[in-house]
Amino acid sequence: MVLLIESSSLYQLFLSDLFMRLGYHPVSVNSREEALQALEKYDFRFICLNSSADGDDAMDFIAQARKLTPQASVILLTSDRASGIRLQAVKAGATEVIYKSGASHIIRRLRVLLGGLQHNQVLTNERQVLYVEDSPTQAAMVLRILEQEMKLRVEHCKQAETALERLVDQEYDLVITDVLLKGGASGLWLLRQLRQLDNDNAQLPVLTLTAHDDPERRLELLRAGTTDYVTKPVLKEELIIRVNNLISNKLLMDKVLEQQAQMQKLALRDELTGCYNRLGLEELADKYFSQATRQERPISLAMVDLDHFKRINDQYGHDKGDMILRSLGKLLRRNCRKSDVVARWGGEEFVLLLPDTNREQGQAALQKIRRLVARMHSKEGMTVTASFGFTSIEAPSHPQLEAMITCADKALYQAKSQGRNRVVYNECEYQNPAEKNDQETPRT
Ligand code: GH3
Ligand code: MG
Ligand code: MG
Ligand code: MG
Repeated sequence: MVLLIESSSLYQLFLSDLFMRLGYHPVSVNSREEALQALEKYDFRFICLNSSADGDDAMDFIAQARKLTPQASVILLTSDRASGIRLQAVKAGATEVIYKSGASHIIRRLRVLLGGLQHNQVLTNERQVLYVEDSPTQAAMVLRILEQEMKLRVEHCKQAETALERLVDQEYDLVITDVLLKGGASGLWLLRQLRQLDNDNAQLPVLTLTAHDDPERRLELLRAGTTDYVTKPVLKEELIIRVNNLISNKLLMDKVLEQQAQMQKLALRDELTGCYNRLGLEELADKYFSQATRQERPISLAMVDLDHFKRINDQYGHDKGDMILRSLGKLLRRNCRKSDVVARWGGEEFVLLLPDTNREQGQAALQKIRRLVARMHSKEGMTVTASFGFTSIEAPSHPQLEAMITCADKALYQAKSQGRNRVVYNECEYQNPAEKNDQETPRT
């Protein structure tokens, strides 16, 4: 709900229409007295007021409104460009000051502001807090603020041990814990245990509630990894602001981590085909080779190259060529096992790394894929074929990516010279570095 305090009926209409379009339910009042009455009765997310010439009154009102609804955002619309206004308003507790320099400016500013806050608001409803407190009276007060005023979902535990159990397998966005807990472990213990968990909860923001305001205790809490603390008795406004800050930082952090993961994924993938790129292949190869070594399993590697692709590009155009590369990438991924690595080596060349696959199995799998490639665009009257060069190692003793690629490449060359559209195998002349040394050093 948005509270609109506006004496001009034209502006009132304009603003309420705007808020409605942004998905809010506006309540309009004509005077500040009415506004204060409304604030006593209802919970508002936004308070939007217009300051005309009575600058000072507006500041008083903002301060009063803030006291009544600390969780709401206060937006001041003003036509007064004096620089002092913004500062005064912010000091009084305004969230944002918008100059009335035209309808489109106001719309833009409100959209940005509400867009951002609305996002937070929506998410606040889904935010899950774990609250640890042994005292029933203290808990009742804090729960009322968190659940009713801040609309958070709260799980309340009376003991640190129970809280830790929950943190092992449940997701939260914030932990609030009392430091002194009767009968069992303390909040400080919980904090230390939490930071050592091997799940994402280890990085959770933690707000500690402490009865001691001495610097030693505060340092102890900070060293143990508390993100923030509130000293008792808990002030409602302070708790709201700190909890809000911690949760919005957590959301921001989640977003950053998600973007990082996304970027990492992109860096290992080829943009055109969505297959792994060289870097992706190298990253995964390490893991696959050490698995094959440890489990003494075979591994195969194939080099795939489209036949006469230059001609296809010349005949149908580069865009069609790109399209064929994309469909080849898809075909390879679809027809390989989940554990196989399909990478674009460059141009029209792909590498398939096939763990747990020996020569016979590799031959069969690649022949099947070769036939599918030849059928890929036959309906459109295009002849697209590929040549395959491949090699296998029974049980690699160490990573052999480079050696296998060289070897598969030789096989590919043979496939091309033998007429293309075929699979050729080439024995991998790989050697264990130790064996190699043995041979190179003549025995005396
Ligand atoms: P071969 O059967 O001997 O492999 O003949 P080829 O024409 O496929 O071989 P060549 O290596 O001479 O040419 C490869 C061609 O692949 C040249 C280039 O135009 C095309 N190519 C490489 N990368 C891309 C790409 O990203 N998109 C498109 N459309 N074509 C590409
Ligand atoms: Mg206590
Ligand atoms: Mg080529
Ligand atoms: Mg080619």
